Amino acid sequence: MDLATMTAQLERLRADALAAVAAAADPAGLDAVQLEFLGRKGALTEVLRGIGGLPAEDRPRVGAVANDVREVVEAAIAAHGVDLRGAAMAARLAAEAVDVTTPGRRIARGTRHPVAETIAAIDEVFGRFGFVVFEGPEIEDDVTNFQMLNIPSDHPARDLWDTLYVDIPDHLLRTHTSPGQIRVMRETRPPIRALLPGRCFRYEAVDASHGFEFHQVEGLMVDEGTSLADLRGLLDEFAHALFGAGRATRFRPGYYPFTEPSVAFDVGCVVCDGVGCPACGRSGWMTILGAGMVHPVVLRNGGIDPETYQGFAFGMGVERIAMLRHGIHDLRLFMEGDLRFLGQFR
Ligand code: 2NL
Repeated sequence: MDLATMTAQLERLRADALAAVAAAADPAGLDAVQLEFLGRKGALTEVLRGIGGLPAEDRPRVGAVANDVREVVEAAIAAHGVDLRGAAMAARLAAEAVDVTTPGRRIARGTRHPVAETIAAIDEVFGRFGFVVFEGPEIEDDVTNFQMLNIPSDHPARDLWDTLYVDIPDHLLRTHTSPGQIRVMRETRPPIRALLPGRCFRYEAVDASHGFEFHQVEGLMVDEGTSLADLRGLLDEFAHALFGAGRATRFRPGYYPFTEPSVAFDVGCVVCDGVGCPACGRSGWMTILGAGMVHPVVLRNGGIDPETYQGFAFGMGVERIAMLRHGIHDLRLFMEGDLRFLGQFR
């Protein structure tokens, strides 16, 4: 072995290695080239084995050429590796490309239940007059639901057939939101302007106009000198807000054990506008709520002195108001959860 031969071998190795690097199609192929030419058992090591057969003065020169070959090949591997990884990334980006300008899938938004929407509309009107929303429990005791409200034990509402009792002695599902008003009277001081929306329960056979659960909104105002005229003015504002500014209104005498006097509050028929039609029984009027001056006994039960304070109260069935506003004819629709019905109240 002589210097010229070894140098020629190294030159060929460099050319072969550079050709192999250029031909490598992927990073794994490049690793194989690295091993084949520069690895511990690779071609370069093989050639350098012969270095021992050279005269001592030639050895550094062969070493210098060998180092040069190694550096050039390593640089070529590194550069081609960058190219291959760039190409692989470009291919992946092309394959996984997403069009970020494509419109997203629409999220199906729910709608407010017509009962909730009607409660919100009622809250809004009375809120303008300073009424604050309170909520009482759905499970009540007999005393608060009936006795405090001046409802005698032989009153028809207390009949087993009207009231749903629960497994706790003297407890029941509230038949109206009025017991919540009793709680407000006992827990706060006049002046009181309270609004009580909520779910109520009765033991009823279900049909188009009766349900075993329904919603009520009651209002209560207690102050010095509160009168039936204040009630009338307030209810007019309410009727005009919900059923139109020009709507006629009237009070008729009514009866509730917890108010005296008691009234029914009517609006001009929302279907025929007072002319008379099947919807209003040809009377031209529709009753939308009941009301009255709080009975002195009920005020006293609420811890309020009727000599100093007077109050009015009113109560309405939310489903009934919603039916009149939207022309709904069957109460059962409110409880069925049929999206074809519910989706109409956007
Ligand atoms: C109706 C009639 C009404 C009341 C509710 C009430 C509450 C207290 C004292 C006095 Cl604590 N009254 N509430 C008064 C009159 C009528 O509701 O037909 N509701 C659906």
